[in-house]
Amino acid sequence: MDYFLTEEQAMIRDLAGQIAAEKVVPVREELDEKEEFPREIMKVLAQSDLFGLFIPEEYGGLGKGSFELVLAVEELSKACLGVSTTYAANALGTYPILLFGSDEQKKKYLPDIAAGKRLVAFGLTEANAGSDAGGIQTTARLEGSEYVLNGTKQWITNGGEAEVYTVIAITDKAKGARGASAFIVEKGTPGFSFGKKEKKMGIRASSTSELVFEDCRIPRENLIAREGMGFIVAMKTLDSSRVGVGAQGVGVAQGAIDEALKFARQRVQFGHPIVGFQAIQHMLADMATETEAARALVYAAARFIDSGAKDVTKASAMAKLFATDVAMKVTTNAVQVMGGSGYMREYPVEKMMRDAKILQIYEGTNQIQRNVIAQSLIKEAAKGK
Ligand code: COS
Repeated sequence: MDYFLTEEQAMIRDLAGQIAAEKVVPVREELDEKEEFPREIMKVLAQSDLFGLFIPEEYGGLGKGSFELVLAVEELSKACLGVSTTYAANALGTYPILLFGSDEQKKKYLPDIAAGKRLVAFGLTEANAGSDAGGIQTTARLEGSEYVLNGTKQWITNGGEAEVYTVIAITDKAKGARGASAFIVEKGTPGFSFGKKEKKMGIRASSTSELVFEDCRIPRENLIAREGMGFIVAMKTLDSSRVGVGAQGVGVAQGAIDEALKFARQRVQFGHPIVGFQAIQHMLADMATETEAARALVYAAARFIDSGAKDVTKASAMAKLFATDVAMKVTTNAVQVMGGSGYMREYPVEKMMRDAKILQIYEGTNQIQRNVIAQSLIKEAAKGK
């Protein structure tokens, strides 16, 4: 379908698509097998200015928005979700600075992020605070001109690889979620180390590790916004980034359809290519229809965010929920269309199916997205919208 992209948007999509086809597809299997971080690919994305897409021009970026970021994420996700997760998590980690940072913080960090010189990670989740993000226990205590951080963050994408971390910690225990604050912590700060690197079912090219803070002292000016704003910073960050997870779903679903269709046209059974059988045709038709519906919703949500709308919580959650449930279904059915071959590592769809699972889990499980959407509906009804 034609989504009436501008010439520039089509260029961004094509550039990301070209990098995906030429640089990602040839190495994705090896990166997955070796659980190897895609450093060289990140360099190519940096050289192509793709890290600067969503960063304002005054801070060295291209001044585009969520929509352009979504286009790039979708293309990379067609090839490898491990690679696109690394790229998209950089945006997730940057949003606290972009949305709530001071001009000084933006000037200090955004130009290097836009140039792809410094990778970013977002540190919210802890062992006892996953869906219940308000239950974090990492603390930040103000001592003179410094905050002292203590605690451990878990399952942090880009952990260990990123240079800059946006971290949510409690500054006032008595206030619960309202006592959380957001901070910038740089790699190499004494008292900041990395715990174990996780071994995962999928997205194995991406790095996931613990962040450990032991009397880690950071300058007071690394506080983002004000004390007590941390939970709002985290929620608004997720409002902006969840649509990107939806784009990952659209991309991996499309990648799986392309593989299944190619296979079905070549595979002969009962004397005919299996694509001629109605059972296969109906599966492919449903996969393509659902993926197109997901794409339309993700694009609409991204354009809604770019319109400057104040409350994008519901739109972003809907895009993430729908597109990632579609991704799981479509990648599973791509394996089914390809039968025994689909199950073998020789073909890319088994990896796509393994990779797709995380999309229903990270940046808020799809059960949490349903809670978020329902809360928005109830609030809107109460306001008589
Ligand atoms: N934008 C602005 N404010 C928001 C908000 C949003 N999207 N979501 C919540 N808030 C505000 C609420 O309005 C409330 O403010 P008041 O205290 O002034 O009323 C406050 O934040 C607390 O909100 P709520 O009571 O809804 O918080 P809960 O603890 O019940 O949890 C959920 C809310 C479940 C939605 C939240 O914890 C969540 O998103 N969990 C998933 C976390 C996640 O995505 N983790 C992945 C880690 S990053 S990969």
